[in-house]
Amino acid sequence: MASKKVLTLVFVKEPGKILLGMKKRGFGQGRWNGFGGKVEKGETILEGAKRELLEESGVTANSLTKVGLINFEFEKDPVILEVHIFKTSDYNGSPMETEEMRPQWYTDDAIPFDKMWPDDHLWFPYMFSNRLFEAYFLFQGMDVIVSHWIKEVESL
Ligand code: 6U4
Ligand code: NA
Ligand code: NA
Repeated sequence: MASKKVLTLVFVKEPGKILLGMKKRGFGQGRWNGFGGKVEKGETILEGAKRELLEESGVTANSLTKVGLINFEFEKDPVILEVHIFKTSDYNGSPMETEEMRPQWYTDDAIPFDKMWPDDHLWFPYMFSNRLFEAYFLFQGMDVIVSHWIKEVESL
């Protein structure tokens, strides 16, 4: 039976630049990404997103804006990852290194896609142009996308 894990992914955005974190351990280790993780029992997706952002970057989001929703499947793995993606420009605090992440600002024209999950370059353009999207990616291992689709949506 397929089961779902609900996860969050948050990007801190300033005009012309975006905050990424180098994942130091666990799933996605060695890749630049937004901040996020599993939604816990008893919290909403939004609460989980804010908690993980704070835990991993030291930044407190006052509000989050929806960006997209991606379902990830991995061959030979029954678990589907349902990742809720947000961005924020409405936050307090300065990014700091944590046990899990080393934050760094990147300009919008110099995103290190070759050191990120291979799906990111396919949907970042939607985020940067404020187009809400839903997507699906089937992975073979951590590096190969076997199939995928992305579609713009009216709401999430
Ligand atoms: P623990 O071990 O409980 O601290 P937790 O922090 O809850 O883990 P974690 O770090 O495993 O969760 O979360 C994985 C993060 O990686 C989430 O923010 C979603 C993100 N992610 C997973 N697959 C991705 C992919 N293909 N592309 C992408 N982000 C992905 O851009
Ligand atoms: Na995490
Ligand atoms: Na967690």
